Amino acid sequence: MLQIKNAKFIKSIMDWTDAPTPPLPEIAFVGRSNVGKSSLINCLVNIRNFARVSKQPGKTRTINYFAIDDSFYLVDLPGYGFAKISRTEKAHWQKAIEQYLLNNQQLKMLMVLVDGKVGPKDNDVQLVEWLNFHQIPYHIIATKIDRVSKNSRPKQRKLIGEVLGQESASRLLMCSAKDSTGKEDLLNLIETILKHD
Ligand SMILES: Nc1nc2c(ncn2[C@@H]2O[C@H](COP(=O)(O)OP(=O)(O)OP(=O)(O)O)[C@@H](O)[C@H]2O)c(=O)[nH]1
Ligand SMILES: [Mg+2]
Repeated sequence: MLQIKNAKFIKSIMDWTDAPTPPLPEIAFVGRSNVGKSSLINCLVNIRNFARVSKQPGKTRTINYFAIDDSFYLVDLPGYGFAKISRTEKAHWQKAIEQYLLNNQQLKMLMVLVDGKVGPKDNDVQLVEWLNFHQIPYHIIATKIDRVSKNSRPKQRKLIGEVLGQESASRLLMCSAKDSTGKEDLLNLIETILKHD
């Protein structure tokens, strides 16, 4: 399993062309505001409040780079679907994320996080369709799975897979930043992605 020894915050940017140097492979996390992107990054690196977490949605408003053992970057993207921001700001973020996803050659995999209990919303479905259209490699992660009883998880997994049009729901990871469910699987997945790069 991938062992993370050193994690450090590098920088926050708004424009993908300001990506840090040296260029390293990037694994990015995207999803609705409050879905648990920052929490999952904290769980992976084992540092509480490493990537900022908040009860208020819309905490992460920039593209945040974290260097892991000087060999790759974890990238925390701003959440979408947050109602309480101005239209202009929303359009601005959307553009920034789109440009990042379309142009960044260093992006090796996008982790698309959906709430494991709530299930995918319209904007999650739209994102996945957009990623399919642009052939951007992604992996679905159901978050906060501690809030779904163990008995209901297989059914929930199948449902999330179906709504997002995934042929194989078995590839979908179920994670909890709270009790670290799925952490090893996610670390293994990242290791595999980096190896095949
Ligand atoms: N029960 C449970 N709560 C979680 C989990 N992960 C995150 N949360 C809670 O969900 C809220 C949002 O978590 P964040 O990690 O800030 O979510 P985010 O996706 O980074 O949100 P934005 O930065 O606003 O886009 C916080 O109150 C977390 O404590 C989890 O695995 N289980
Ligand atoms: Mg965040």
